Amino acid sequence: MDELRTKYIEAIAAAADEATLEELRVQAVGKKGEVSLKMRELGKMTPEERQVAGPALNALKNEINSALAAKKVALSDAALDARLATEWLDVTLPSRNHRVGTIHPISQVTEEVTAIFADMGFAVAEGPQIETDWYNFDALNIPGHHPARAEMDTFYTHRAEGDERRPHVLRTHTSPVQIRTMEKDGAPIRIICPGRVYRADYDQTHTPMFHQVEGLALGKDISMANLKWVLEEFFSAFFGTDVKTRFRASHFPFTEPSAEVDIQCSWEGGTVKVGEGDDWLEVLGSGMVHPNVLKAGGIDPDEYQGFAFGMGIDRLAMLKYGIPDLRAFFDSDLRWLRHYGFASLDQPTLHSGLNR
Ligand code: 2NM
Repeated sequence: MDELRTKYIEAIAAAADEATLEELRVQAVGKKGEVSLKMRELGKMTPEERQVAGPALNALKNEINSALAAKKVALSDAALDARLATEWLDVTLPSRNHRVGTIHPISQVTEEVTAIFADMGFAVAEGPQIETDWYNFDALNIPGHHPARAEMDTFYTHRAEGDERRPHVLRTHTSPVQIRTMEKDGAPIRIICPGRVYRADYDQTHTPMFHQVEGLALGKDISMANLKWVLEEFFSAFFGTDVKTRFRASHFPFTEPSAEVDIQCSWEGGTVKVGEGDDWLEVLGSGMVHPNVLKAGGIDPDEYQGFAFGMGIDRLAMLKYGIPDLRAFFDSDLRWLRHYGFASLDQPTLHSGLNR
């Protein structure tokens, strides 16, 4: 019995894993284990012998079972210690460097323009970039023979073979959004419509996709004088300095009367500066909304009138932030984006320096 004890207690102490422990358990105290076989021999003993050997064998069996249980706990503790020693993480380390994206100048300027007009009570309206020719042209009093409709300027979609309906167009201005808003909300209206527009034109100063913001204010007594105040207020807030404007008589199908608006600037050393000097820069078209356009939007021109205007966001961005080449806006060149882009948390508000 002492031999058995020594053999198993030492083997259990030396076991390196749970599988070995299980083998030892079967060998010692399993159904056909050495200790169990010894217990079966108890039957052949005299009562006196059995009285000594019985409790001793039981004690040995208990001792081996306890040693097995204790070793099992020790092994799993050791395994946990080993994992804890290798699988640790220093949560106080600084994080890896990662590249942070920037806000595109067009997004930035759109936000700036929106903040300024919002302060004057204008809401933002949006609409589809693929339009029917009714919303893009007819509703805006642009007749079928008008040059703006020519294949050259407008991107037309294709209808399926045999489908005789007129093709959709990529909107050439955001005015369709204003017609849709007139239909949906009725007068009075005070909105701006920023967004992408498309014209088949590509050279130094034109890209086939560009960005516009148009404005519309309709009411019972809205006049050209209100238009002038709103625009001067806008340009001064946008450029951060008093900006004089010059209205020149012009012609658009959707407004009557119509005016092109120049802003005061200087040309020195090949760069423009807005809000100083005695040169002028054309930046905007505007006028009093034509009665036919109001009618197309379901508004009674005998009851309501108002002004509308449109300007290019891309050009505004170039002017304000000194960006020389329009086409670079849409090249997705990361070096350009990092240079001209804005920090994502640097969003414009009227109290973050976007004022006079
Ligand atoms: C311009 C110039 C003048 C304009 C007109 C309208 C509408 F839909 F209300 F009639 N929206 N925008 C407008 C007027 C746009 O862009 C150079």
